[in-house]
Amino acid sequence: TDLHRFIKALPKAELHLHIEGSLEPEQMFELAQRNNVTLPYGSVEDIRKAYDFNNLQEFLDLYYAGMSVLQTQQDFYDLTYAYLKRVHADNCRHVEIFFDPQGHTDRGIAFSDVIEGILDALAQGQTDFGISSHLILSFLRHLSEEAAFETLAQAEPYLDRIMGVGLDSSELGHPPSKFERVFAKAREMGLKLFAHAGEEGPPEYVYEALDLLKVDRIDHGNRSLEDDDLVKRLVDEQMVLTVCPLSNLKLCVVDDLTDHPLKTMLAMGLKATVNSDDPSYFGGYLNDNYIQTADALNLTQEEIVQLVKNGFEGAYLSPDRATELM
Ligand code: ES4
Ligand code: ZN
Repeated sequence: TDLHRFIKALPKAELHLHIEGSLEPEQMFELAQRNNVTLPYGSVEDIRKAYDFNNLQEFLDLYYAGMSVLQTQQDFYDLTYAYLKRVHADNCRHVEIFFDPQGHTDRGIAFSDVIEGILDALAQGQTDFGISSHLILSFLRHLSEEAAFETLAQAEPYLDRIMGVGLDSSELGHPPSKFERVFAKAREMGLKLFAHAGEEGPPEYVYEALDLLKVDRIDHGNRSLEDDDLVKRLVDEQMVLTVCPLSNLKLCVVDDLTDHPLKTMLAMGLKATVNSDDPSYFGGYLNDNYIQTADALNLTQEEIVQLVKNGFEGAYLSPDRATELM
């Protein structure tokens, strides 16, 4: 349709993307062979069939299992380059991507192999596709505060190439307060601060992310809508929410895309953006998220433009890049 063409033609930014969640089944097989890893799947079709989730944890179990094929610096390079090539086709001009170092270092992979593979690919993506990028180190919240501190220490040699820290994995039972001290340290180190909050967790977790972690963006934030005072505050502060519609559908945060709160969020004045989260697992990259949500919610051109604009405004673009893109 015309609206689909309109969406595809717009230059866009992606602010909520887990690079390990862009591992496509075909690449999972290829890397398994290359690294002599045995997968619990017989075929690419078997993998796709397994991606049927009832909640966040069911997804995370397969997400961490899938990571087992990522072993060498070259693997992390190939993974990241494939993502950039794919979103270049979606007319994506700027990305801010999360990586989960603890998902790799806990399997005996060197932190340096993980980050250097990713960073080399990001540099090549700038050269080959003109995509600007930032890297965000995300802590796994089901692990301890001490483990997060150890991971932050491993990042020290790379501080000039890490834009911020994030907080992801199993939300319920692991509130932001658990990581108040490590976020304070990251803040002192000059890093930007992000946290998944209000995906499955209650509005209280969003308050904690704001008040205790002092985050610069909220990842997801859906359940903020249950609390009118919280919505008012997020609007007043123009806090960016990195919303992920197809992720919300696949993880049963919403029952149907027609029930997705994105349009309501915009109407309330919330600074919502559209992102793909874990595109390989959730069935769509950036344009798929825009297009399927636009169709389900009858988004107008003006609403699409607002979402895209929010993406660039919510990004940490260098001054020169902001002049080019905005
Ligand atoms: C994630 Cl969708 C989502 N939520 C929380 N943690 C994650 N890690 C990767 N994807
Ligand atoms: Zn996420």
